[in-house]
Amino acid sequence: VCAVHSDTIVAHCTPHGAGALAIIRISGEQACAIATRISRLPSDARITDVQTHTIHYGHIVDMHGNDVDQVLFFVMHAPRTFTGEDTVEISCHNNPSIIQSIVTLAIVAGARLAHAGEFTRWSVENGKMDLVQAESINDLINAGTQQSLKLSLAQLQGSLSCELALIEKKILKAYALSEASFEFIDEEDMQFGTQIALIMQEVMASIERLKKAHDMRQQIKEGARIALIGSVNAGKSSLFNALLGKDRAIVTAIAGTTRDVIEAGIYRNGSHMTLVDTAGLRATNDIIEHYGIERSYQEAQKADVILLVVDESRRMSAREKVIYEDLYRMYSSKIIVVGSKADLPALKSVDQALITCDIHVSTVTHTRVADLESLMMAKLTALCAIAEMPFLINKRQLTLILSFEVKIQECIVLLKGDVPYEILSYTIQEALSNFSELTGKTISESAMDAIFKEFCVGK
Ligand SMILES: Nc1nc2c(ncn2[C@@H]2O[C@H](COP(=O)(O)OP(=O)(O)OP(=O)(O)O)[C@@H](O)[C@H]2O)c(=O)[nH]1
Ligand SMILES: [Mg+2]
Repeated sequence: VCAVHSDTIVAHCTPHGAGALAIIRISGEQACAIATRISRLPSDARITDVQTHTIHYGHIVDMHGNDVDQVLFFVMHAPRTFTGEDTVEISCHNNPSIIQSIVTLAIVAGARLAHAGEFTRWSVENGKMDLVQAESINDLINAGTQQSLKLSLAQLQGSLSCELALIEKKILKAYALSEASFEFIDEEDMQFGTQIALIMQEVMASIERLKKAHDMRQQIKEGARIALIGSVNAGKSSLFNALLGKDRAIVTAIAGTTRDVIEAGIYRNGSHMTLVDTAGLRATNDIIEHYGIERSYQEAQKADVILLVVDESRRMSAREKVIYEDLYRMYSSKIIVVGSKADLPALKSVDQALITCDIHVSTVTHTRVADLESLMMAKLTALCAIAEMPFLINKRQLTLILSFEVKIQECIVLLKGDVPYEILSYTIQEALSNFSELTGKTISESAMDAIFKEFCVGK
């Protein structure tokens, strides 16, 4: 292995805070030598002499020969390590001053402090993983839901890299065909154009899939947004409180009680969700209420699921009917129509019949609130299933996919006209170079810096 780094880095890798143990990682050419300088093993063994991939009990000692801590050394020689370089991981006791001392001792012994994400960066630079996999490590660390955890792990293991490799292969084939056409320029029946066009269609389909994966990412990572929308006094805040299990929003008989958006997090079936209560929709001259209502509409648009709350104990006005039907038309796929106040006699006016309730709940008798939760989960699962992806796409990746898409579209346009194959080849080449930035094979230094800055020190 040709190690590309001449220095050796050190960092505390585990989180700050309470806990029994911490891990300090030293990686680089001098890792074993540095660990030897700051350690004492039983029967005077030296870390530089022990076999690779073995664990050793011992002590960290300072320059005066005093014990700092009793630790375990995980000794791993290149190339079978995370960074691809010699690595010693020290499992010590989780005390800030012990950690500080060990890191300082390692620095005095010749290491330097790692930058944020530097271990992972080395891993990419040493060809242990590609950039897409490296990014998934950050996602894995920050995953908020079971689902995003699973996807980040799959991605680390290469699910997205595989998909991208397939696309790259196709583009390379298109390029080869385009180049070949120079040589067989007279052979009309080779139909290079048709073959290339077919490949480009396949690539476009893959791009669509990748784009969809980005939409899913937001929802899966940050948890779904569920907004309660409806007329004033419909019982939105009461339902919000009932789903939350506590009295968070103010409930009164006065129409227009809620003036602004109120959010609260709930955690169900391994998923985070954000429940959003909104101001009731009605015509108003009150400027504050007016802005509140505007936000309600914004929330309706932002939400992954809308609970459209209809007060069934009251007759709808013609104006309300228009509002409800408009919302229903616009967002039908993500709406659950909730009939509220089911404990009261229902006034099933003909006007209301255009929208049918999916469920009838009462927050006074607490009837069917649990069933509503199941409906919400089912709706979310259905929405997720539409885009069942083994991977997630982040913003950087999406930006590159979009510029890649532009190039592919250019190719498709070129193929329709009677353009020389040189221009086609050139455009395919451009598409390829766009694409390779995704996996980091030719990525620029500054783009690398930007990616790894998001990491924490120690990763
Ligand atoms: N009987 C009965 N009354 C309810 C129920 N849910 C809410 N209410 C009453 O309906 C009134 C309005 O409830 P809220 O939850 O404040 O309604 P809202 O939709 O948040 O109203 P705004 O914030 O003004 O838009 C209050 O007097 C509640 O006590 C219910 O299930 N049954
Ligand atoms: Mg309210």
